[in-house]
Amino acid sequence: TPLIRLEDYRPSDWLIDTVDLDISLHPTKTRIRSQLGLRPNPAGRPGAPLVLDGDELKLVALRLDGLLIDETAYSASPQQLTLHAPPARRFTLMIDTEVDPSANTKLMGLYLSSHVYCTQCEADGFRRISYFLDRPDVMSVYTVRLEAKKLIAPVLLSNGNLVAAGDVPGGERHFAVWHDPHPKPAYLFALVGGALDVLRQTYVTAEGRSVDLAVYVEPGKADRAGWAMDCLVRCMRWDERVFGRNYDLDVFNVVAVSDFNMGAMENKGLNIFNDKYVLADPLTATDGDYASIEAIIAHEYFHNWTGNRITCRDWFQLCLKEGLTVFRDQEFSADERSRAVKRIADVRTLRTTQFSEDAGPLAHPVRPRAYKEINNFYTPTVYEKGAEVIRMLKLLVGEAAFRAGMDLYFERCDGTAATIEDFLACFAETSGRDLTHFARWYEQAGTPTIVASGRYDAAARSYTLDLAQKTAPTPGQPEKQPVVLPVALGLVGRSGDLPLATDSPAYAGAGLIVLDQPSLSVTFSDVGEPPIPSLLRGFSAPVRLELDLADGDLLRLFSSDSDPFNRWQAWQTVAMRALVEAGREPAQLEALRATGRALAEGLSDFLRDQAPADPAFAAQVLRLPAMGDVAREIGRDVDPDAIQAAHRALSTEIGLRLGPQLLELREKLGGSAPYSPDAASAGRRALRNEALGLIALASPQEGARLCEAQFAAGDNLTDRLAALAAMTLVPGEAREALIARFAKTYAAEPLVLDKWLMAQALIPEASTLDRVRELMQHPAFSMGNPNRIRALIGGFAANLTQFNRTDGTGYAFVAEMVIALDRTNPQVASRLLSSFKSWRMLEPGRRTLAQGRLAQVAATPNLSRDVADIAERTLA
Ligand code: HT7
Ligand code: ZN
Repeated sequence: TPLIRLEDYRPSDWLIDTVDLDISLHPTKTRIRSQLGLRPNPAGRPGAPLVLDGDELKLVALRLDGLLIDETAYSASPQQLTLHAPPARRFTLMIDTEVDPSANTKLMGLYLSSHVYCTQCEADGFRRISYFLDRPDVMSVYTVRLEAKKLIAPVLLSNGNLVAAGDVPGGERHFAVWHDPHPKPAYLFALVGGALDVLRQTYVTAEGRSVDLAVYVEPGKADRAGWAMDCLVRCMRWDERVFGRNYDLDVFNVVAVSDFNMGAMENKGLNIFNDKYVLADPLTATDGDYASIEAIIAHEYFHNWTGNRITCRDWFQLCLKEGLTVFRDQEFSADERSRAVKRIADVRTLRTTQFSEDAGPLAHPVRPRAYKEINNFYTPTVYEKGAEVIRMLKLLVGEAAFRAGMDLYFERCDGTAATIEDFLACFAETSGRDLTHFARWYEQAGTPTIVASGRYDAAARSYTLDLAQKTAPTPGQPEKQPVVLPVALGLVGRSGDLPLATDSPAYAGAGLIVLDQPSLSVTFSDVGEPPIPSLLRGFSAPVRLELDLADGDLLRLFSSDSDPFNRWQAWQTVAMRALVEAGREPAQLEALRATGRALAEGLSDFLRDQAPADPAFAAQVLRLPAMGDVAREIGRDVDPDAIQAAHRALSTEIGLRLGPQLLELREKLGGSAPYSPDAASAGRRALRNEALGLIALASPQEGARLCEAQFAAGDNLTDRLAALAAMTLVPGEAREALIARFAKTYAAEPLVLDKWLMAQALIPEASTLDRVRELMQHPAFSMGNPNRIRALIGGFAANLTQFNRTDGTGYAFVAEMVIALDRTNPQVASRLLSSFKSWRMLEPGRRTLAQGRLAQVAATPNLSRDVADIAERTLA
């Protein structure tokens, strides 16, 4: 497979101004007539052939300016359609293709999802519908006529505004014509045809445009679309207020489908969603689901400006739209909920998904320089680290220059396919800064480590902070350069933050040091007492921090830092240290219990004095660092069983010590009010349920009783699922009974059963693999649906101890699934294969076994490009 390189970019030789599609939907024989208005690109090579992309296509007919073309003038294969010597002027090309949506198991291009016709064109799915210049810098105005059987597809949707609709003579079929006035790349094209119910609402933009909003869902489920609609209205208002962005069409449609490779897709005016991220009611969605729906509805909507109005010049610039749009959706959620808790949750995700990617063989820069398969680069690095880069940019240039830079970007780049350079130039201009060095964040992979230490000089009343940065080598980047690191900080004294006075040029004021060299020192004067440094407040840069603070100092930060993120972080650091020690050296388990007792004392005061006022924050404190994060801190020769044992021992000890207090807290937080998804109510449930988990570990019988009662009384899925999850950690009949009861209660709810599948796949016991194999036979499971696969098989691959079984059967199972799945859905298969990404840090026995299975996958004949690429890179 060829390697596609950023440095090889050149503009298209041809442009397509208009696309007129006439699509006659049929489950096995859909006819597509595409009329392209072409012209030579002044920036391209004169006289170049016209080479259109295809993928598994069948050409039916071809006409140039209405006339059939001589067969020698073109060549066509499923992969390509080439006009050898096209006229050097404007002309139209009419291309007829035929596709079989029912056979499209890759879910890219046009496919059927539970009898609903739908499309997924990003990144390169349009070429599975018709031959095209399928690259994001070719932008066209689309007019789309759809035709289908009325009974099968009473709803016919495409991008833009509806301009005509009616019956086709004969009475059985009907049509709809959609026109999208905004030029767009083919990856934003979409259509939907099916029998769907709809929830509608009218929205009037700040500019006064009336917009018909609609959320389309499976028949009978419109009463679960209300939350998505509510989120949509709120995020539209927010984008007007915070970024000055108004919506720009007369309709905005959201459609939920049940078979979808990712979360959702921002097609212009017609967002298509995995139904998991649309449907919600208290009995079938958790608080986490409500929050994800809010974030993803906002994310896709925000793409209308950051992605659609301004798109990417090429796929190397993917973070231009994704990192920025994640940043925007994170800010929206932070404004709608608790900013501190949102930041903590986002950093947890960043660490478990992105830091682990950066630490392994799949590490790549936020803007990769080369790829074989672009679908493998929709990664936490491009998305989440990409968002962190924007957050740092904002911190460095300041609020005002950031907003002015965004305004300039929207004004200057509107209607274009832009690059990271175009984007950064706007902020360089509004801030007057040279951002050349900052741009290294886009080029250099790996998570930097800041090594920090502080010295107090009582005689001089000064405090000196020494900061250094280093980044370990990543694949293809053996040497690392220093990056620009905004380090937000405070010096915490006995009664709060001390004033910061220094003449160091690295100090930017307002509690911000900019570390842009390998190392530097900053001396603060007039420091009247030895302070505790609180570094990286708000997690001001996506880095690891090595700062050797005594546990006592960390506990003081935990109780009194003015920065809530660092209060949480201080506690996590104390817990992490204990987990790392015991995870490295299982003999330390006793010592860990002693630490657990000490930690419980610190927690006790917190739970009594502070938790009731901010339960959502307290829930984050009670949750220990993720086991994968512990593994990465240990870094080499990792023994997952030891980490699991340490994690469990620490939780159990805390549960034992705090048992009565946790029960009391649960009582105090109450559970009787009718369900409401708001952040405050969700926070109370989160804390009650964290407490439940600890109680269940410490006193299994009491836990079982509480879980059963909570399940029975629950008027919401959050509490019921928390009861199930807590119970899965306690082997025995009560657990199996609750598992059976859950399945019975939700037998008709596939999305809820996904959570049931996953809860079982995550059980850290040797019998889990057999259980998972058995569940594959359960009627709730299907190899054809990505959500089911991610729940059961993806859940198992995320089960630290069982995926990493010492006998290698966990690896064998996942490899077997990857190979099987690759024949039908390579995208889902390659994501599953990425579960192997941390194999090199394992102890030698497991490492060898994992490597063997990866090699087996790599050696399988006829692998997709997706899986072959991940297998190769993971092994390299
Ligand atoms: N921009 C969307 C990416 C996406 C996607 C990519 C590859 C294959 C299938 C896909 N479905 C959606 C989603 C987003 O970031 O908003
Ligand atoms: Zn996105």
